[in-house]
Amino acid sequence: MKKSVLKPILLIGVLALIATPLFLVSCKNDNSGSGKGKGKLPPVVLVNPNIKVPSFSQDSAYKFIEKQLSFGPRVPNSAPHADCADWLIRKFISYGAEVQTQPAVVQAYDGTPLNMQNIIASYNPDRAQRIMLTAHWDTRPVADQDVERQDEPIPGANDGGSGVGVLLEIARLIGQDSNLNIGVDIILWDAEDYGNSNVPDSYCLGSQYWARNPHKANYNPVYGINLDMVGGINARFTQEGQSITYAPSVVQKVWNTSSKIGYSKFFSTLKTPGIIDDHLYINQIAKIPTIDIIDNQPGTSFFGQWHTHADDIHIISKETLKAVGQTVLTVVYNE
Ligand code: AHN
Ligand code: ZN
Repeated sequence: MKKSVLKPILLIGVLALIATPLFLVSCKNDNSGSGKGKGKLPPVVLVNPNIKVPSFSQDSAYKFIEKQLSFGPRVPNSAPHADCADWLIRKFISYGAEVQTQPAVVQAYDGTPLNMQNIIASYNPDRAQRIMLTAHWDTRPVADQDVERQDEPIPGANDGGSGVGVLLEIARLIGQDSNLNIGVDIILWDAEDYGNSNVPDSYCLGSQYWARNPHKANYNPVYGINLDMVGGINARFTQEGQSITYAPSVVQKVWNTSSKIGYSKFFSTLKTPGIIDDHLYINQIAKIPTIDIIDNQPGTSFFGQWHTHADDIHIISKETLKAVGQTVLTVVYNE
């Protein structure tokens, strides 16, 4: 096994964004973040037709997934993992973000010390009003849902690659747009998928670490949106239980926005049981109301190729990437 270098680095990228709020109208009917009415979905929020939202490129997001796959499985303590982290950091810097990494060693359920790093890319870093967009960038070390080679790592195109692909494309777009009026923090979690379902809290080690050690004192974004498995063919994003409990107005806002711009085929209003994912720890420990946009197809565990070797580029749908990316961008620009 290659020993991964662990450099406690703090990279400050070129801050290319000079905030010039020209005519952005802000949508003031937001009641997200309040603990009020837990579990209930509040009234709808309208998408403002006067706000210019950049067009999300599905081809670009798809290429970002291909690039991640080219490193190999991004399993903590491996060379592909370290190489991919370097690429991600450089990419965010090239898109004008202020970038910080949060390196740590965390212990896996089996005692393995994992060299991990969360990657934080900030836009308009001095703006008080902020939104957090997140996804995990590591991939699962085992294919435990497969019928063969169960002890080998998976490619992680959808589970890992897709959320990062969508967020990189969002970074590319907002990094070249001086009309963005709010602060956006894109955070990529490490060590999400090294867990064992029989061991409590063994998934989501990067987000748990961050929730106890935020990258910034008094960090207080209005809300967060976590993306997990957002690129699969025939994806269906249901309204997940923990998201409804902790951030009902954000669920309402995102699902309503997707419907307004024509993506209700992907965003189902079906309510499904809560799951353990990065958003749960952000809600429970960091107390930031955060939803999970996660594929939950009927009759499967999440999606058909979940935690198998078949989670590769062939199951990625550009249409799905577009639906998620354009919806999240529209939500961000309507704040
Ligand atoms: C559980 O399997 C309990 N939660 C899903 C977390 C996950 C795994 N997300 C991606 N891979
Ligand atoms: Zn997984």
